[in-house]
Amino acid sequence: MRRTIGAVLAVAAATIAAGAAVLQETATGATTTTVGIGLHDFFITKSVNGGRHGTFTFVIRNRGAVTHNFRIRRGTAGTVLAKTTNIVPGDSRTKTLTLAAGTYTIFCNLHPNLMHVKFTVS
Ligand SMILES: [Cu+2]
Repeated sequence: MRRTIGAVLAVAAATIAAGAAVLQETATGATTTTVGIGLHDFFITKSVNGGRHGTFTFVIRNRGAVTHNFRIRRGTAGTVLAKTTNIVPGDSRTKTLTLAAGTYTIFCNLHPNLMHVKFTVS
């Protein structure tokens, strides 16, 4: 039995380490979520597929061998809500913004046809 509890704790720790950390929740249901974004040659990875509406902190790292950047827009053609300057390989940026419920697109505008992923806020 002790072994089972240890396994459950290990899973919980792994979940937190994956970057799906919901830090707080307000009376309106808004939350604060940290999202890890990896920029690769030429695709984007995300630590979570989305989250509850509220504040999102995107921790963006260029894990590729060429320069990339980060953009997020509502839908697939909406106004860009946040962007970074170009990020050289190995470098990082952090962007924090408030997102309402909806579907968003995270993309790199240096390689927009290859590097775009959906992000869903509920
Ligand atoms: Cu790129």
